[in-house]
Parts: sequence; structure tokens; C-alpha cells
Amino acid sequence: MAGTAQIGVTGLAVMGRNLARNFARHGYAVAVHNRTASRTRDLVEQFGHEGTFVPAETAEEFVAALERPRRLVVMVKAGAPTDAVIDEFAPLLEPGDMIIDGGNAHFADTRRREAALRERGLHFVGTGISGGEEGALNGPSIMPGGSEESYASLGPMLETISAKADDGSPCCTHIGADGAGHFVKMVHNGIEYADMQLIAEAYDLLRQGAGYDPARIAEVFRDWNAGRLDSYLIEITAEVLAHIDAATGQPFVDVVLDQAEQKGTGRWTVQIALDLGVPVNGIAEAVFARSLSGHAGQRAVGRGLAGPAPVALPADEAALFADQVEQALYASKVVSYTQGFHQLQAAGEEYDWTLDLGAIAGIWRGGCIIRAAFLDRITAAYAKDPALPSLLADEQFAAELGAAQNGWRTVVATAARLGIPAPGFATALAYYDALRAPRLPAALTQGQRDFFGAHTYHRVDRDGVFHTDWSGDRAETQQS
Ligand code: NBP
Repeated sequence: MAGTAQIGVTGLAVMGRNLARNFARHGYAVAVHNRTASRTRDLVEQFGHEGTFVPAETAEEFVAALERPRRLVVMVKAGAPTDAVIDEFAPLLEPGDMIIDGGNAHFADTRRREAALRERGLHFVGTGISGGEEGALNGPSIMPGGSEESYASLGPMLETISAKADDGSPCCTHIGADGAGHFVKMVHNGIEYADMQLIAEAYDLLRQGAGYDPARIAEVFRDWNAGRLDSYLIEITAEVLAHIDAATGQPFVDVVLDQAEQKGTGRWTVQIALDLGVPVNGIAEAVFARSLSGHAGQRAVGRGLAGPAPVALPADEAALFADQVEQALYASKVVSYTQGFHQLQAAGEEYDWTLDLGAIAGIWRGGCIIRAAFLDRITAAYAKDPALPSLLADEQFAAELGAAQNGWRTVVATAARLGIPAPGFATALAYYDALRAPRLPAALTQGQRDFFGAHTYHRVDRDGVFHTDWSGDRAETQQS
């Protein structure tokens, strides 16, 4: 006999517990279950008053507590634990039931799991959830993949518990079939890496280039947050920079070890971009910058290498420089989003997903780490032209980057002159200039490839595939 709980959550660590509470607070009856039953009891004891929870100790009890078709959310550690939970529950489910994986799964695993469960008549809904534990409780950005049919049943509930953008729309939309939701969440995280790296570079340039102290830089970030850079990450940057370490009385940022860590989704974004042949230079530089920061041994031996010791600009130039850093930050941010959306476009073609890129930008406006006023502009650009080949093809973005580019160039040049590493700003500018270039040196690369490997080339003046006899008389022959 089917039960009455509209949704169930298994895996009640920080994310699952908060997600279950979010459902309950919105009036849904929620079955709750965890491998270690004490977590289930704790949840009901501490938060039972927030709504209707149906605790279950065993998998059978949990499944029996759910109304049909069953909606079973899995919030366990990604990887083998997710497979173990699916293997445990799938035999207890009936055709039409849904397993929703809200963990940080790799999209290829999601595609594999979806195909296997579809064979058994079950829906598998790989769902990206962004916003950390706070988002899970109060409204995350939710990126569900899977079938249209599953979204028809599940979507309204997810939309109800999701964050809401400033215009009131839910930060949740059906992304596309099988692994599309987890893919989009992964690219979201890659963009987040790039955003964070660019902000870190802006801070470093203001500190070493403009000669500002952290408190002053916090003010600069507060000002920027009132303009086109208005975003959660800029807002928290100001807070972190203004924070004073209680133990030493020093700026907090000066007492933290300068070695950034990563969990892996940024790395996946870059690995998959390489497979898809999409240049996501900004995201890659962000992943590499974190990685470089962590190689303490390499840094120790490199510290004595020749180069300028950064000397701050004269005070009268510093204010202008700070404005130019804002321009470089904004322009580089637009470039990282351009690259991330290119990756989504390419993945849509590769995996046969119909991705609504404007809607994806729309659901990142609330709940998640990269939430920003600027995302409205991306939605508007795709609304104007759903087939927009690149964000830089949008007139407004192109005009803004055109207006920012002089300042951006000055910042990259100043960083190089002062010896301050700014890989994110520099790679974004190189990408922009490469796209603008009427001709690229790739022609020479093709010539070299033909020389050493007979890899052939195309010509600009006629169709066909050509090869030059480099070891003989250098005559050209048409291959096809
Ligand atoms: P964890 O990723 O720390 O996972 C702990 C949960 O997994 C516990 O409920 C644990 O049960 C369960 N579990 C494990 Br481990 N192995 C299991 C197995 N073989 N069978 C059944 N259950 C098993 O929890 P979390 O930090 O709440 O994250 C949950 C998911 O959400 C992860 O995939 C994570 O990547 C993703 N996520 C996290 C965040 C975040 O900010 N933390 C944000 C977005 C997404 P036990 O209690 O019996 O040990």
C-alpha cells in the first residue's frame, strides 16, 4: 500500500536535512531516512515542529511511506555511495517512480544511471543544487535533468522550495534530458571558479598596484557592488576583506594561508571542455591558479626568481587605476560567462539536449553562489536572439567590452610591468583579441603540421585539401 508523503529524502547530512526541512516548511509531507538511523531521529527531534516528517528506519518503510508515483531524493556522498543507495532502493520501486539525485554527481554517471533505471521503467532525475547548506534550507538554485514526464510531477515542488529571483520567478527550470542538470551545475561551478579568481586578482592589483589596504579595498568592493558588478561574490568579498582577525588584530586576509583548495567540479568543467574542444581559458586559469597556489615546494624555489618587486602606483594614479581594475574585472567576467555558455551550447549539440541558455542564466539569479544582477542581461540577450552564437555577439555586451577594453589593457600591462600575476585578466583579454583578430597565426601552425606530419591544410582562395611536398620540390598537390 502506498503512503502519503509527497516526497522522501534519504541522506540526512547537512544538505539532505536542510532540503527535507525546506520541503516540510513549504507544507509537503516528507518521508526521511538515513543509513545511520540516529540522524533521522535527530532531525525529527530538533525540527519536527517545522512540518510533517515521516521518519523511516528501513528502506522498505521509507518506500512504503511515499505516495505514488514515488519521489525519492537521494542526498548522499557522490560516487559509489550514490550507486549503493540506488541499488538498495530501485528494486523496491515501481514503474513511474522517480529517484532524484541531488548530489554533486559527474554528469556521465548520471547519464549511465538514467539509462539503467529507464530500462526498469523508473525515472532518474540528476539534479544540480547550488547554494550550500543555507540555500538547501532557504531556497537553492535547482537544475533538474531527466524526462519531461518526471518534471511534470516533480517540477512544481522543486520550484516551490527554490530561491526566487528579484522578479519573483523560481530559480528552477527543467534543464534537459538525462545528465543535463548535473552538466549545467558543473559549468555553474566552473564559472564560479573563474569569478572568484578574477575577484582575487582585482584585490591583488588594488593591494599591490594601487597600494590600498584591505579595509580600503573592502570599500571599493562595496562601491562596485552598487554598480554593474552587483553580486553575492562581490558582496562577501567586501565582508571578508573588512574582517579583522581577533587573535592578531591583523586583517583576516593576511593571516589565512594563501593556498586555495578545490573539490573538483571546476576541474571537471575544464576536462570536459577539452573533450568538447571548447576554449574555457578563464575557468582553466582559475583551476590552475588554485593548483599553483597549493604547490608550496615549487613556490618556495621560485620565490628568488628575477623580476620587479611590486611598487604601488603614485596616489594620484591609484584612483584611476582602481576604475580600470573595475573595467578589467567586468570585461573578464563577461568573457568567462561567454566561455561557459559556449560550453553549454556545445554540450547541447553533443548530447542532444535542448538547453534554454536564457532560462539557465535566469535560474542562477537567486540561491546560488554566482547570483548576480548581471545575469538578467544574459537572459535578455538570449531572449532577443535565442540562437545567439556567443554572448560577445550581443550588441550591448560588445559595446560594454568596447568601452572597457582600454582600461582592461592598461591593467594587464600594468600587472605585467609590476610583476603581479593576473592570469585570469590576461587570458580573458587574449581570448577577446583572438576573437577580434582578422587573421590568427593558426595559419602558420597548419603549415608546420603539414611540414612535419603531412597533415594537409585548406587555402583561403579555393576549396579543397592541400599538401606541400616539403622534403622535395615544395610543389603543392590537391588531396581532395
Ligand atoms: P556528504 O557528502 O557528507 O554525505 C554524507 C551522507 O551520505 C550521509 O547521509 C551518509 O550516511 C551518506 N552515505 C555515505 Br557517506 N555512504 C553511504 C552509503 N554507502 N549508503 C547510504 N548512505 C551513505 O553530505 P552533504 O555534505 O550533505 O552532501 C550531500 C550531497 O550534496 C553530496 O553529493 C554533495 O556533493 C552535494 N552537495 C553538497 C553541498 C554542500 O554545500 N555541502 C552543496 C551542493 C551539493 P551516514 O549518516 O549513515 O554516514
